[in-house]
Amino acid sequence: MTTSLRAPLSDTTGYPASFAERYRQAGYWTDETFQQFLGARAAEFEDAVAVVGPDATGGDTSLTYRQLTDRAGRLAAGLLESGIHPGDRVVVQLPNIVEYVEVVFALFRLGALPVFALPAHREHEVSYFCSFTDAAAYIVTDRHSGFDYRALARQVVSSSEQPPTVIVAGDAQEFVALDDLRGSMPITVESPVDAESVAFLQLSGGTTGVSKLIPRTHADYLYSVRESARVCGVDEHTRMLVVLPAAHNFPMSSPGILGVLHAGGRVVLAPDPSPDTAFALIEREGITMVSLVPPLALAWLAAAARTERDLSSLEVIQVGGAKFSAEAAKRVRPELGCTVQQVFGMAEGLVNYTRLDDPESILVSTQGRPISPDDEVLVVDEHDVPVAVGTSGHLLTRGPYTIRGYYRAPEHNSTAFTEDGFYRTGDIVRLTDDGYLVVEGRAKDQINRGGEKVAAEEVENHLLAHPRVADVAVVSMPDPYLGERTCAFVVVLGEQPTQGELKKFVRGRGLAEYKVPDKVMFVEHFPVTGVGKISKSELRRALEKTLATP
Ligand code: OOB
Repeated sequence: MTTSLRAPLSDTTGYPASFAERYRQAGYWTDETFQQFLGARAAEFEDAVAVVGPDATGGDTSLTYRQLTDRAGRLAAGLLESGIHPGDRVVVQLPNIVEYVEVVFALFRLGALPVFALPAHREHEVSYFCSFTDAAAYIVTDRHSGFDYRALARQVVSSSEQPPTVIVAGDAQEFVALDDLRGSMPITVESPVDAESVAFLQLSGGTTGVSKLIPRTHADYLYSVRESARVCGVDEHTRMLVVLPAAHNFPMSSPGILGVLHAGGRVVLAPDPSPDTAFALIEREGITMVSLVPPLALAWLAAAARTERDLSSLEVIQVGGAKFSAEAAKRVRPELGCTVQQVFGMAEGLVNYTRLDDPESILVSTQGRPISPDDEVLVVDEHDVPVAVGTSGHLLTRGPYTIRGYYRAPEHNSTAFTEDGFYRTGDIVRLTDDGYLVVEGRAKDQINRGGEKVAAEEVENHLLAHPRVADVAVVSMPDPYLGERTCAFVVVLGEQPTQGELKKFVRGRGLAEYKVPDKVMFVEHFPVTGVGKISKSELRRALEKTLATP
């Protein structure tokens, strides 16, 4: 086998040997890898349907476990032939189409590492992912939701020093067509990957100028997938509808696509998350489970009252990514006829679930409890001193599937993790007497736009590049639908630009649309704290007052 031109991923995963040993001994970390995952499932579940959904041509596709495994194996052979090697990083930016599942498993089979971009990402983000990971390839679809990803790929290629090979599902134009890559024979794997090596890179919500990349290993991630599936009662009868972007950690593994495929269930990909599309699919496919962010759950609740679709197959609606209010959670059973399950997770690791048989009071008013007995959860004050149970504080965590450091970010890691390896989540929580977590707020400089995370600093940096922006502070503002939206407070230099100009400017810098500020407020100067830092809490208060005045 020829070797890659790209340097191998050099970072170790940072789990100290004593912890790794403990996690192996406890049976959390096993030899199972994503490379063998699908082959093993196909041997067990054979002709059961694994995935149903739209494909890149707009058609409807349904693949059994055997067919999916065969296609992924043949695609792996073609990817290798086209110059992608074991250990190479490949940026995957695909919508919810069956090729997404095929591509991810082809890369696993080959031993290449997917880097999971979201469909909303644009040139700025994708170019960064490609260059930072030294990606050998970038895989997209031709068009989706009115956006041409080939045009984006052209921009990425033209700005790269070492451009990735662009592979396109659908009409490839000048690029490599995914359809041409499937060989006639599945790949023969010569060297199996190590279960404790990095399997892929996920993106963090981010609090700094650029998204951090999260290295997840086969062993740690598979443990969280298996346990999530068990906690959520997933088995071969599960039919999961995937309406959130498939590459996000929630629909991917909590228990998500991977959890359902591991258990032999069926994954149904929805082309869009609207109640109209989703309810039709629930009826047609007999969907039992779905994961939603709070704004979607609210939209579904509103639509349920007037739908004629039969939603009676639904057993569980999971809600997570942002805080779901108890008032809304209470409405799920009476109005949608199923159990609500709150999910408080993070791409860095720790996942909490309410259990399906928890009393209603826990289901609606907590964000669940961790999946592993070895998830260490600390709630501390500003000095890292644990607070009394029931008091809110900063959530720190360490455990068998929580990372010990971001990929190639030593400086950031020294503050994002404690000396003894706890991840500082940036979330403010309190623990109940029975060990459930209630999310009370956030200390990190991030805006949670209905589950989509916006790092204030990233948007601030882009606004500062505008010649008439002297200073800027991006903060959250309350929003009845998304929970929060972004507001940029701007001090101008000379003539004041319009709100629209500034938004256009940010968009023009190639940023995902959800990061473009929802509102811009012009101010003379910023309120400051005792040490002279911009007081974002005071800005938020001022904003709330402005919004409250009619
Ligand atoms: C999920 O993952 P990320 O990486 O996009 O974001 C993690 C952050 C958490 O630190 C917290 O700030 C917030 O999102 N969050 C919640 C929440 N679930 C996530 N805040 C309040 N209530 C919740 N239920 O968002 C994610 C990953 C796996 C499963 C579910 C969500």
